[in-house]
Amino acid sequence: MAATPGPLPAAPTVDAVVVGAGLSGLYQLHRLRELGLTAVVLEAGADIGGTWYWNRYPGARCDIESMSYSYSFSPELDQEWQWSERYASQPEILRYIHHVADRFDLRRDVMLRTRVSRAVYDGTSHLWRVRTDTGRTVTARFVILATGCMSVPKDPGIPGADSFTGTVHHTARWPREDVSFTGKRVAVIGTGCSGVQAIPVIAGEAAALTVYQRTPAYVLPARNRPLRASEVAEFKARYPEFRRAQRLSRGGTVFAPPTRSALEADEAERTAAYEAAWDSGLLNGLLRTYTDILTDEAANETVAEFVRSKIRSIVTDPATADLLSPRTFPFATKRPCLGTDYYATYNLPHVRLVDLRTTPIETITPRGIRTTQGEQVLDVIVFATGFDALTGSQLAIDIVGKGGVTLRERWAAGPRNHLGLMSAGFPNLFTVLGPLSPSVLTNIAVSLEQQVEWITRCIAHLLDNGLTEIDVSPEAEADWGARVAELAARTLYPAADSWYTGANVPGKPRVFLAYAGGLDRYREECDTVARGGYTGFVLS
Ligand code: N01
Repeated sequence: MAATPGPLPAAPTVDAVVVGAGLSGLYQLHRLRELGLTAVVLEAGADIGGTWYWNRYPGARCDIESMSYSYSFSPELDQEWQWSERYASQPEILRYIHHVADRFDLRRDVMLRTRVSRAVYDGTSHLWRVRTDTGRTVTARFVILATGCMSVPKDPGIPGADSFTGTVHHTARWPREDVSFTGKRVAVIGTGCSGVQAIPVIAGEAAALTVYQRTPAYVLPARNRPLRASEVAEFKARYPEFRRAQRLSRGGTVFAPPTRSALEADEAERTAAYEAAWDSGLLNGLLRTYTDILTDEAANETVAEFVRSKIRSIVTDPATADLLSPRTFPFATKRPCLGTDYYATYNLPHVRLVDLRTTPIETITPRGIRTTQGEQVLDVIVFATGFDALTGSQLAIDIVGKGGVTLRERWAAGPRNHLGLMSAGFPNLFTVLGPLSPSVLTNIAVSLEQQVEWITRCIAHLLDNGLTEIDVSPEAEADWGARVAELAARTLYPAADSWYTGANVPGKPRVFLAYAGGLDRYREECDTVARGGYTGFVLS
């Protein structure tokens, strides 16, 4: 239980506080302004951009096509912005976010270098008091956490890390100034999507690269390339129609859904389908070949083995190919990675793979990394060790709701909320792309718009009806948690130790953290709740 806050000012500083100036927070600000509300965005970083501000490691790039991974709310914006590549690089996405901020005049309400440390609800005035690490307090009727799905880097917990006398970087806290690897002996620890993107680029510069792998990923070729002016023009001509289809889609990308089980097809047919998907360069290409890749172990294994065969065909050393082949979890139950030259990088003479399952790290030393096989002397260590995903960024804030109950207490056994949007006992506090919503299983550019728009309509409803507070009924919250768990249980997702389940963070409750029913269905559920007068919520 937290201490009761002191007296509040008669009027709130602003109508709404938005936490985070990434894609979600900036769009939320835009929508709140349209309602005529005053809002401030509090952002920990030295600039706007969120994920695309922090994750500026070499090779950082989106794994959803650029024409699709962008805001859809402004047809004019769609027409004027020019993406240069099929998959946008981090610098280009950051430029896009800056362009949007300027175009919609968003910056003047963003407070940079301001991390929210605490938010306390006052049940008498129905206001939130939000404190920052700069010592500022802002009061507001509404708080929207747009803190990102993956914004709290995970502490790798490797002993001796502080003793290393060389340079250390985490992919998610990459410095803004240039980092040169030329002539350096470099280690990358971690082979998730961040490591997979960084490794080939670092290998292109470093004198020697050692990759420390605990679990190999399924890495699919991105087939990134510059976009041709003609294809962009053609795409733009049908942008409105595409955006409509995207909004109605299952995952925020548009495709023809499969109709058959992988097990109904014979091997030759399956291989042809998988080859076409591999060549497509799409993150979900393989997943979309058949209906049951994510629900049937035997169907899934046909894809997993196809990817392993590709690894064997690319990596010349059979022992290395074997180590790079994922076997401990079904395909796509951890997010697959889109890579460029990832497997071929291991054919380079100065690149070495260390399997941490057989030769674990004992300690980081002042000179390098010591495994059970000896010490590797290094100049630079790159941690690509991931995030405390989905719940980490909210639990990093000391959030105190009704009756002094904290969010950390409420979520001790895992996140609890209704529609992934609000938790019982924390009135007028909304979350964008939070746990138990489809977020990370979709094109988040589409998901965030859906949630921001729902939240905005909800706030408008409160204001239009002279209401001051929206809270969640504990029953609705329990039902939602059960529903999300039940949808996950129909899939193979829970079979993997992944950040989807919280398994990557020691001590984190094991809960499947995303709504696996599809964005289309989720949108319908949210809209039904709103149409029904916000069923499951308590309005007063
Ligand atoms: O993090 P991860 P990430 N010692 O958790 C290893 C999105 N993303 O930053 O699997 C040794 O996936 C860990 O090993 P293991 C995307 O959604 C998108 O790469 O726990 N190793 C794993 O190999 C993605 O899924 C894009 O056994 C340790 C790696 O570090 C998500 O972000 C690009 C370790 C962490 O992989 C997270 O990706 C990048 C330790 N102590 C990221 N601790 C695109 O859009 C962890 N590991 C393309």
